[in-house]
Amino acid sequence: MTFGQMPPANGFLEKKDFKNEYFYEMEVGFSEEISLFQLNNFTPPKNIHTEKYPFYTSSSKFMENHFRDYSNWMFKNYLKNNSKLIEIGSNDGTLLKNFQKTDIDFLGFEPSSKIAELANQQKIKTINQFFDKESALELTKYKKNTDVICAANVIAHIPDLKDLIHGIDNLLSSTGVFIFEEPYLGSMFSQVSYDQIYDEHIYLFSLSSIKKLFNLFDFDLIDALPQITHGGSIRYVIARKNKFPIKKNVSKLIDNEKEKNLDNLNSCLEFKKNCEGSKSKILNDLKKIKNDGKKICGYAATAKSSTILNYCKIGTDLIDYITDTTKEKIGKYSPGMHIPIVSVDRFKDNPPDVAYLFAWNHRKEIFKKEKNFSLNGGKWFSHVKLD
Ligand code: DWN
Repeated sequence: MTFGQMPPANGFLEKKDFKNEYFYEMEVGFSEEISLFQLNNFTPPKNIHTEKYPFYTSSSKFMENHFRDYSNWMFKNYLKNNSKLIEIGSNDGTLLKNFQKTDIDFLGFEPSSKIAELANQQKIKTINQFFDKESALELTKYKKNTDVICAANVIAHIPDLKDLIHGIDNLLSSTGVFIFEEPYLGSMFSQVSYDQIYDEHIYLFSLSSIKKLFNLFDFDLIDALPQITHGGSIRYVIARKNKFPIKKNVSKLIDNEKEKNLDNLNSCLEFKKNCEGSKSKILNDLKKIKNDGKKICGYAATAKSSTILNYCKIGTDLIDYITDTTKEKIGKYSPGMHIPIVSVDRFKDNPPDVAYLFAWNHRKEIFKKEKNFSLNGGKWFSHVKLD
């Protein structure tokens, strides 16, 4: 399935750069062999995670709380005194900072230099590199004696999963575990939240794909825990083969995936139809609102919004501006459709009639923060159900 020409999802740009903007054909495919939903072509991560990469995990209070709970859970279940812990794609250290007051020997890998620097300034030890087999080999102190390697919303960004798994294999102790969270294919299909697909998300995982993939390298999927983050995610726990019993919920969730055809192409074909239906509905609804003389803005210039805007071809004819809290995005324009990104002050000072909530995954936090918008008659809009 193709979504047409797409710019980099986080490629917020200045007016002077419009003429040189980069586009690629965003097409998805499905490997029936390992049940893996993936992009057929992608931008090399080194072109994305540069010093300009504008996403900070700490931009959401809800996610900060989630990462505090995630770290406590790892502490309780898989870490012990003086354990070694590595986080892949540690961003600004939102998760690792929770280990600062413990005796855990922790280390983060973060390729975006400005973000890694921010973490290091807060004394969260962060290596400014991509995690791969080669960089893992340099960590002699951690070789085969790391208790936990963890990640959140990162593994789907790594094109060479074989290389990643070799890197993990070099570092994990015999009873070490690799724990990671990723947006769930099943949630994307059920909510028709195709905005999870963009250049950075090379894969959308399911238990079926993760189990098959790691089995190829002598690892077991030993546990899987559904999460509410990013509109529905799964926390996967991977261990060396036959080292841990496999928790019952793994087979239960896999059976559920089989029932829903998540392990085969049929669900993808259904999803394709749903995406096309969603596109027509969004455009009809927005045009109707506009024809009624109402003002529409976008709320949160997420990476996800880039897929919606470019797939549905929504520009300033429908949406006046997008408000966002990230200083690197404010004053720039959205990738591809060139909608101005402005600070939240504009939204507060001169609220629109309707706000397209692009950060629908943070709706609880945002509805609370913006309760005056709703109290004054403002309406939220989204392609996913907002309840
Ligand atoms: O995987 C990824 C996820 C974890 O984060 C990355 N590839 C990129 C990024 O995706 P996203 O941009 O879709 O993430 P979020 O967390 O849904 O949205 C973050 C954006 O929303 C930031 O630009 C900040 C903005 N935001 C806002 O303006 N007001 C967020 C909140 C919570 C707010 O209240």
